[in-house]
Amino acid sequence: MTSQLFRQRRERLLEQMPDKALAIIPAASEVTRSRDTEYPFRQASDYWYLTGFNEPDGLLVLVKEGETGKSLLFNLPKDPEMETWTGIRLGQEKAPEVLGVDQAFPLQQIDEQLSDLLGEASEVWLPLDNLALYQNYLNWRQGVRRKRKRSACLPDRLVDVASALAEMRLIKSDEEIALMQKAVDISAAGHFRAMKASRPGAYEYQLQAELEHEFAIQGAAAPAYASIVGSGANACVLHYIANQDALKAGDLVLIDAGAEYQGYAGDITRTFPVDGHFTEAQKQLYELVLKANEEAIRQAGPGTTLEALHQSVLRVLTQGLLELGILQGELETLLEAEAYKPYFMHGTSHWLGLDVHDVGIYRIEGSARPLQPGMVFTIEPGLYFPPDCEEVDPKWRGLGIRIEDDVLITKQGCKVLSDQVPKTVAGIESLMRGADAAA
Ligand SMILES: [Mn+2]
Repeated sequence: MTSQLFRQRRERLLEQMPDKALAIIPAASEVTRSRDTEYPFRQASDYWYLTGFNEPDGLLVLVKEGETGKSLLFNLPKDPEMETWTGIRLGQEKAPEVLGVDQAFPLQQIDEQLSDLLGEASEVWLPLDNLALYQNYLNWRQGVRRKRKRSACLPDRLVDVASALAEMRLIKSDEEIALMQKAVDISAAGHFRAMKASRPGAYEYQLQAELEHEFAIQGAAAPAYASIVGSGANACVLHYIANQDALKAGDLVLIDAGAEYQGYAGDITRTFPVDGHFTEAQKQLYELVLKANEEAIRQAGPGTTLEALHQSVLRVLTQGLLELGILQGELETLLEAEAYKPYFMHGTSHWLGLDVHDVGIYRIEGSARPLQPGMVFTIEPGLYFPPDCEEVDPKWRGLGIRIEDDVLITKQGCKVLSDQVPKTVAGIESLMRGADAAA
């Protein structure tokens, strides 16, 4: 993406701010893994969204001036000795040209500059959940008082800049949709590869390695979240990431994994038989979850809500559990009593974007939010019967199934970004036999 796109986003945020308001958006910092090694660096999503700049420890400050405003960047200074170890830093001189910001200052000037800026500000837009930044903000306020004494005039209103950015991030632009499709395509290729590599005796971590190999080969910086590879009853642990057990013939394996591409997350779940053949019981349960997934996708479009999709999933699953004899009673009564809940305990959807559980509020003034073109989210019904759930027939115990797709709302309806990964019983069995995936 070009610096022009990031500049437009900063301008759209500035448009929402009143005259002389100040917005402060911090970069992420390196995080220690152990002793003197760090986790791979991941930029803060909001900072990335507004700058496209991947160095740690910066601060973006937007200053509204009349109808327009300016972007100031505080970033790491050039340091040839450090750069020998950790890589080239952009520095201040080139930042305006490369990032399109109006001015850049070395990090060590933050305290002085922010106190000056605060002394002129009408109100301040901060991410309100960031305690460390708030502590700095208090210090900058003290700085204003120290400098200006009784003539100090401090802003008396804080606004949550993260909420404003969440609204912007919730609706994806065409450029973002292209990046998300790429993230999902890479995720899909990883799932293909893992499915093809599945065989009794392989270990869950080996399927994880197949997935993540494909992510890396295709240029994804990292998995978007810890890959879940759960075979047998491990599939009943929703966020199982130990991935340490051997795959057994006759078991299912559930893989919930996605690649991160240029900051955007894919998030796909498929459940398939270790040896490529569903048993009759597995097939019955699998096709019920698939029916719920497909019904929610059929209903997804502008104007409907994630809550409505969730309700349709609950209806399909409960009806199916009745037909399989797992639940007994009358459909409406069972829905009312949430009888499905021991076996389907999570939501159907979450927003997807720069974060796998992306930002954006789900309800507006107490009502479910209508879906709009440009929103991207998951549809991921599941059914889980842990080995100790004695109230069900033994043939269901130890089965965990989830089918998750990534869905974009369009003007006409929706587009399933992840529909290249097979999910019908026939499609999965054929892929695993090595036949053409489209067959
Ligand atoms: Mn998900």
